Amino acid sequence: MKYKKAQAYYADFNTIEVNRLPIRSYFIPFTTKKGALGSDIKNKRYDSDKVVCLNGIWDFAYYDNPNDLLDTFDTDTMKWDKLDVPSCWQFNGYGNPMYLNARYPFRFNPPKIPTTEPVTKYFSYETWFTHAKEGEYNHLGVYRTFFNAREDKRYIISFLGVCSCIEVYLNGEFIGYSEESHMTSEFDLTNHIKPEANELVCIVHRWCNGSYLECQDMFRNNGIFRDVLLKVEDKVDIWDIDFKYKKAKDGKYTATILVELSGNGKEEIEVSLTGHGIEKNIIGTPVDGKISVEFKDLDVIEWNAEKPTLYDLMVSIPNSYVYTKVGFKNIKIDDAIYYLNNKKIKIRGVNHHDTSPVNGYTMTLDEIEQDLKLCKEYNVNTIRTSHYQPDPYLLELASEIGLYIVDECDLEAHGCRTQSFLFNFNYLSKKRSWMSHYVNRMERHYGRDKLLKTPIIMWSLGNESGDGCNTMAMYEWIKKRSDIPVQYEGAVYNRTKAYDIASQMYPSVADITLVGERKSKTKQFNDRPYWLCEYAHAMGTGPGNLEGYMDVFYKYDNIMGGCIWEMVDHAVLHEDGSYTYGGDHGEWIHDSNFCCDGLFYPNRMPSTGAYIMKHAYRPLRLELASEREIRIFNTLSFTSGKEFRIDFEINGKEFSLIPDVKPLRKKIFEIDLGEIGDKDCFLNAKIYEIKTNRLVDEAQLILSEEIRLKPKKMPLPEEFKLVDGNPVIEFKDSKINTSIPYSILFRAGTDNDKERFYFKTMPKWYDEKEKITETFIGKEKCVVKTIVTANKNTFEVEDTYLGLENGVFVTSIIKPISVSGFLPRFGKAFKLDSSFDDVTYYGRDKESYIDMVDHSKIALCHSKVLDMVENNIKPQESGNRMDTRYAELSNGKVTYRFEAVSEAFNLGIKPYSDLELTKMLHRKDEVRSGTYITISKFQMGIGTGSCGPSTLKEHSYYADREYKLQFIISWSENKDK
Ligand code: IPT
Repeated sequence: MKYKKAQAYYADFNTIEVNRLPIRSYFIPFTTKKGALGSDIKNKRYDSDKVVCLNGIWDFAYYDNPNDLLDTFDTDTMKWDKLDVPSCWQFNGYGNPMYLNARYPFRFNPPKIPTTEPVTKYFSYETWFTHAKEGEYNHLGVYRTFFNAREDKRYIISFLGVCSCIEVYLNGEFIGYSEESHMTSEFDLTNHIKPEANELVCIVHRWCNGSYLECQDMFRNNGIFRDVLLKVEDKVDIWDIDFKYKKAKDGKYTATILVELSGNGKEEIEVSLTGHGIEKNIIGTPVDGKISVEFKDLDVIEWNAEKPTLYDLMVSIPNSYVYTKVGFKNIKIDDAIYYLNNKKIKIRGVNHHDTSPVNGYTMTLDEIEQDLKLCKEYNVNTIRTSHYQPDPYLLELASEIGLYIVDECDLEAHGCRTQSFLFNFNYLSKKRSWMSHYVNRMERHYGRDKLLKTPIIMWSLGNESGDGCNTMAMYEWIKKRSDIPVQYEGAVYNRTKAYDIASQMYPSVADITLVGERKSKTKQFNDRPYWLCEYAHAMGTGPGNLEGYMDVFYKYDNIMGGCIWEMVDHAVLHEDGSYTYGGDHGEWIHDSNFCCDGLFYPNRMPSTGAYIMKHAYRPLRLELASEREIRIFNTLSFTSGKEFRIDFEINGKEFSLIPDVKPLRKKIFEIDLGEIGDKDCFLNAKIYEIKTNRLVDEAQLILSEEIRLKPKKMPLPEEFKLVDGNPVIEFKDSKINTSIPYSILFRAGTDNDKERFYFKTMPKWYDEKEKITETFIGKEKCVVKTIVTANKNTFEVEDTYLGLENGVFVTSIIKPISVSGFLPRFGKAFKLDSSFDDVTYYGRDKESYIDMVDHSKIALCHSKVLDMVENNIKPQESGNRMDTRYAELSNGKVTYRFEAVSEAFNLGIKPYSDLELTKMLHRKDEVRSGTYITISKFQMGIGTGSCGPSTLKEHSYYADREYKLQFIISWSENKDK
C-alpha cells in the first residue's frame, strides 16, 4: 500500500499533536459487569472484550538516515525486519544504546532539532565541542501490523508510550501525530477502518521538538515501548471518568463522579460506589453527554499506604462497564506540616525509573509488579516516578498494595544547564513560546491519572528544568483542578517560590537540619513542608550516612523524608551475562557508569544499599533505654506496634514481644536480659509483620563488648621469616605473603570517593611507596621500620612481630611525619593462593563501613572468597566487614587465623589485590589472582560524593595522628587431609 509521509511535524515547534484525541483517564471497559469484575488490574487490559492488545511481532524498517525513507513509500515493496512491540530499538540492534545524564545528544538550538542532516559538531560544557560519530542522524523507524475490525464499532488506538513521537497511518491514510514519550496518545481510526486486514503503519522519530523537554538521566532509547491497545468502543461509550471527593467538617465525605460519554450519548449512566459498608447507586441521564453524580455523607475508611482501603467504583452504560478501585484521603498542610488523614507521615521513598537490562524502557506488568513488591519488602512507602508518568498499572497497583506516589510529569530540560549560553538552566522554563508545551504536558499528566490518584500524595511538575513562567503556568493549571499538593525541585533555581512542598536534592544533613529548625537561608524552605525528592545517591558502594538523614527526618515534623536516588541500576545485559554502561556502546558522548546508581542490580538482586535502606526504613526502631529496658519507636502513622512480633535472642535465650506502641509514638519495655557480664553480649531482634510473617527488620543492640586476648609469648616460630624485611609465613606447601603495598593506606576508589561530584579523591593515594629503613631480627621479636609515602604525605610505620605458639602477634604503628588532611585507611595486606577459599569470620555479617554499618549484625559467618566482594557493575572497593573479632581462611589442609587482640578490626577479603582492583572497569576484569586479606585499623566512611555530600569528617580519620593496629596470625594443619 502506498503512503505519503506526513509533513515534518516532529520538527515543527507549533505542532505537538495532529488529530490526537483529548486526554482522558486511564480505564479499561468491558461489555459485561461480570467481565469487568472478573479481571484484575494487571490483566484487565489483556482480558477485556472491548480492548485488543496489539502487542506482538510487528514489521519494522529502520532508517539510519531518515532521507532514505522517501516522501511516498510503498509498504508492499519495502524491506521489513521483525520487531517486538513494545520494545526499544537500541536493545534490539537498531542503533546502539546511548547513556546520557544531563545533555542533549544534539546541538542546543531550541526548538530546532536535527531533521534530515547528520548530527555534527556541537557544544556542551562537559566536552566543549563534540563531534558526533559519523552516520548519526535523527534516525527513524517504520512499524507495520495488521488487524481485523469486523464489527461496526468505534476503533480507538491507544499508545501508552512511544519515544520520541509517533505518526500514525492506516490503510494508506495519515491519521495523526503525537509527541510526549511517556504519555498516552489516542487516535480515532474509525473513518479509515475496513473489516479485514487493516494495515496500521507508524513512523517513530528518534527526536522531535519535544525531546528538548525529555533530557532525563537515562539511556536514550526509542520506539513503541509500552503496550498498544486497540479500544473497540461503541458509537456511544464511556469516554471519560473523574472521581473527586471532599471531606466535610463532620468527617464525612462527598464523592463526585463525573462521567462523559462519547458521541454526545444520552444513554442512562449507572454509577455505584460500594465496599466497607457503603452501598451507593445512582442511575442518571446525561446532559450534553455529561453527568455529575454525587454521593453524600459517606462514612469512609480513609486510604493510606499502610492500610490501603479501597472502594469499588462501577460506572456503566448498557454494553460498557468500567470497574475501578478508589480510595479517599485527606491532605492538609498546617504550619509547614503535611498531614495525611490528620496524621503526620514520613516519606521513606525511592526514585523509580522504568528500566530493564534487556528491554530498556520496556517493562512488562509483571516486572512492574516485581518492583513494587520489592519496595514493600524493603520497607519503602513512597515511589517518585522519576522523571515521567509510569505505566498506569503502577498507580493502580500502588493503590492496592499501599505505596504513596509522587507522580511526575514527563518534563526535564536539563541540557539547558549544560549546553545553553551561560548555562542558563531556566532557559526553556522562562521562554514564553514554550508555555503551551509545558502546560499541555501538565494537562495530559493530570488528565490521564486523575482517576488513579488514590496513591498520589504530590504532583510533580517534572525534574531539573530550571524554573520560570512556564513551570509556574503548569502549577497554576493544576492548582485549579486538584488539591493534591505540588512539588517541583527546580523552583530553587528561581529563588522566588517553592510551590506547595519545598523540595531539594542531595543537601547535607547539616543543611536539612537548618530547615528542620526553620532557619534555612532559602526562606521558602522554612514555611512549608519540605522533602528530598532525591538523596542518598546509591551509586556503587554505598550509600553512606543514610542513618544521618533518618535522624533528621524523624526529629522534625516539617521534614517529610525523601526518596533515595534510585531504585535500580540501569545497564545493558549481554548474552554472556556481562553488563555494559555509558561509553561501552560507541557513544560519542556519555556519562559512563553514572547510570549504575541503584539500590538493586539490574536483575533486581539487592545490593548492600538495599539492605541499608531496608533497615533505615524499618517500621520499629529499637534502642536501649537502660540496662533492662528498651525503647521502641513506632515510625508508622496508621499501624499499631501490636501488628508486629519481635523475636529476641540473647546468649542463646529466646523470647518474643508484641510491642503495643501507638503509631508515631515511643514506648519503653522492660525486658529480662539475664546475665550480661562484661564480654561480648548482643541482643538480637527479628521483627515480623504478624499478618504476613514478613521479616521487616533485623536489629542488634550491643549490650557489652569486650575483646581481651592475652597470648602466651614464645620464640618466633620457624614458619615465620622476614624476606627483604617483609614477613612471610611458610607452612609446608602453603605460604602467606604480604601484598603490595603491605601497609595499605588507600582503597580502590568507590564511585562515592569524590569531592562534591567532581574530583576523585582516591587515585592520588595509589602511588603508595614503601621503603624499609630498619630491621631488627631477634629470637622472640622482629621489628621493621618503613617509610611510607602516598599522596604527598610521609609516614613512618613500625611493625613488631612477637612469637606465639603457631603464630605471631603483630603490632603496627603508623606515625605521621609530614602529612595533611585525612588518611583513607590503615591496614595490613596479605596474600594467599586461591586454594584458600573457605572463609569463616566473626564480625559484621554484611558489607559495612563506618557510615553504613547499622544494617549488619555481628555474627559468626561462613563464606567463599568471591562472596566477600560485591557485584558492582563497575568494580570498586567493596565487602569490608567491620567489627571483626577473628577471620579464618582455609584450603581444607591449612587454616590461617587472624584474630583481634583488644579491638575489633575491619576485614577485607578479595580474590584480587586492591591495586589490581583500581584498574578494573567491568565485572569481566575481576580475574582472580589469589586470596587477599586486609586487616585494617580503620577505613574511612563511604558518603555519597558521587552526587551529594562526600564522607563526613566524623567518618574520616585525620592523618596527623598516631594509630596502632594489633592482631594475631596463627595457623593450624588439618592432619586428616
Ligand atoms: C539528579 C537527577 O535529577 C537525576 O535524574 C539523576 O541524574 C541524579 O541526580 C543523579 O544520578 S541530577 C544531579 C546533577 C543533581
